[in-house]
Amino acid sequence: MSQQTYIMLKPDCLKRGLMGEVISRIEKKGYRIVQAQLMTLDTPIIAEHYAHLIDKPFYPKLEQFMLSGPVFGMVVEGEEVIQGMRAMMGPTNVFEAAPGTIRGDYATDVTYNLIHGSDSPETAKVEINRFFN
Ligand code: DAT
Ligand code: MG
Repeated sequence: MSQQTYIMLKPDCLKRGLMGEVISRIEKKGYRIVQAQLMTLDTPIIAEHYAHLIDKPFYPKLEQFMLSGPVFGMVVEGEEVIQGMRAMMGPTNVFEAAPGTIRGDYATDVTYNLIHGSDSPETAKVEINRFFN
């Protein structure tokens, strides 16, 4: 089934010049980028986006990181793209991320893990609305 997902290239991805690399993987897979925007997040939108983590001890570090530079948000479309993008990203814990995944190939720290992707159809809808209105 064709779906849309919200993908966000995080500040470390932009700072390290890896945007092209990651976008190239998305394109080569066969997914379509149907909306895109470079943006700088503020504290409230980060709190909304990471509401499920706000009580975690690592939240302040995560917030600082997400404030540290612009991000590149995209709506990506394709067959089963939500699960497909999660698979291409690799797991949250970069130490478990296999080579060949984006996090497995380019990240060595759980905080600085390059990319966000919606984790379910419900989340995708909410996140696309949040960042593209
Ligand atoms: P994902 O980004 O894989 O969907 P998530 O939604 O659980 O993972 O967490 C959002 C971000 O928060 C994640 O990309 C990095 C950070 N994070 C999650 N768990 C963490 C942990 N145990 N220590 C440090 N940062 C963490
Ligand atoms: Mg998540």
